[in-house]
Amino acid sequence: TSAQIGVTGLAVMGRNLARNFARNGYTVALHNRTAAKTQALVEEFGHEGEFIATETAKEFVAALERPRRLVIMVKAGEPTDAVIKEFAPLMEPGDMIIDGGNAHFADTRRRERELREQDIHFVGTGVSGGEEGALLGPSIMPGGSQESYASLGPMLEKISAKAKDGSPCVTHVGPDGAGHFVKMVHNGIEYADMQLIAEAYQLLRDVAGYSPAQIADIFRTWNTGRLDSYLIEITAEVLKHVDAATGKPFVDVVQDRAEQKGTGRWTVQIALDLGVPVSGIAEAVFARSLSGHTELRAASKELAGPTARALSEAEAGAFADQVEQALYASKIVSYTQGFHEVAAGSEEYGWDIDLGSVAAIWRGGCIIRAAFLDRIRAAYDTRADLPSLLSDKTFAQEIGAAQDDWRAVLVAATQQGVPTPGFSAALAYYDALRADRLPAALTQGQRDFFGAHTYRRTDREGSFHTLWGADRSEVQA
Ligand code: NBP
Repeated sequence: TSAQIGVTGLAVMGRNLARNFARNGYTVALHNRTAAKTQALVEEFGHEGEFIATETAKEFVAALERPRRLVIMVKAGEPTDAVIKEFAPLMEPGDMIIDGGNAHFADTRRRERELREQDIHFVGTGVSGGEEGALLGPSIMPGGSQESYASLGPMLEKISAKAKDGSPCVTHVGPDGAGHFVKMVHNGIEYADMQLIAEAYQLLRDVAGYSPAQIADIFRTWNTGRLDSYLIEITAEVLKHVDAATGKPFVDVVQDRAEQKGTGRWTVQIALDLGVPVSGIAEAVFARSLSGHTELRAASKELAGPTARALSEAEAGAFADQVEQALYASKIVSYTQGFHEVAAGSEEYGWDIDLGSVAAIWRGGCIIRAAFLDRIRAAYDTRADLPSLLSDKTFAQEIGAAQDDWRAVLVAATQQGVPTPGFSAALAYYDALRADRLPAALTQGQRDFFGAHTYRRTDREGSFHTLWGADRSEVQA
């Protein structure tokens, strides 16, 4: 017998993905650098389906039916190149290497190019949903050739998460690095979502005076409405959790230094290169960095702040409703920014990504799964070339209806000294897009003054320069 698919790299993700394939009726060849892990998988889960355990690269490749489908699930970076180097020489034209790790899309583009010379399809594939998603159904974002998707798609559709309407959370995102690019932006949006939720929590605690358990209840209520999402759901779980050792709320015994693995940072770095303003995502990445500067924070403890004002119970309740509005409005903005980055990447690299499909495959399986994504899909279904989510009528109306409360929350945050970089950046973006005139005109004047960088006029074509150091007359540049 031969295997329809092989998985090499059997740490938590690879092992669960392999089991997912087997549970869906596929014969799965297994391989891992350290062979003991392969054995352990078969011993523990062999009863779940058909596995072919292999030890050497040669055995592994030989176990696969042709064209071969070989999934790499190793630590992203050099290990991925090492594994490709090991397996590619053993493969044949038409075979597929699927990289399910969190690769940088530029690496994926390079690998795809290199393997194409050998007529091997390299399919950089974003996989989201963590350990549990890999086993029970992740959201899957494959790039690579159309031809590879024809062969691989049906299998991925089977093992993927399903949205509420039953459709699989996988689509052929686009060629070469498109899948990993979209996975990167997914993670950037995830950072922004988490930061916004964290700010909402902090406001409910420090301004409204609620306890973590009370805030858990508030989030649970929000989760029955338009904010219905995995992240809101788990936030309520984390907030109601009590530390067994101390009896204190779990959030009060955890060090307040957020860590990161890099995909959020990449989203911002690439956005800078593409010139896409993803200020909400950037603030989320910076907020994590800032939290980690413990020396800096300790040295700043004496800085003056406002005197806290306690809210009455009624005021607190009303404030909580306003925070829900602010959170929802800010969330619309971070998705607007994220989808702008996907559109810009698609344009830059010629990927022709369907934004509605991206929203659709994020509806289930992944960390940012949310009812909200159905609405984003609907917006792009109505108009595929929507310049911005904010130009969709429904979102524009909703954010317009939320803006008074959004502003009120930021006034309270500012007056009470609660940092809200995510909410604030989102509102600034919204107001900047709305603005009739931006002070960028003044910036252009300054640039022309010190660097003769020239400017364009509102009333005439062409570039102009003012002779600032002389008689300040204007010349055509
Ligand atoms: P890790 O990222 O911890 O990688 C461990 C695996 O890589 C093991 O199988 C290990 O083999 C193998 N490996 C390493 Br390390 N260096 C190797 C090399 N030079 N040659 C061959 N194999 C090598 O595993 P993970 O957490 O399961 O994640 C796998 C991939 O999935 C990563 O790219 C990750 O970013 C991505 N991802 C993870 C999650 C998540 O929630 N964890 C979610 C989505 C995507 P060994 O057993 O011999 O040491």
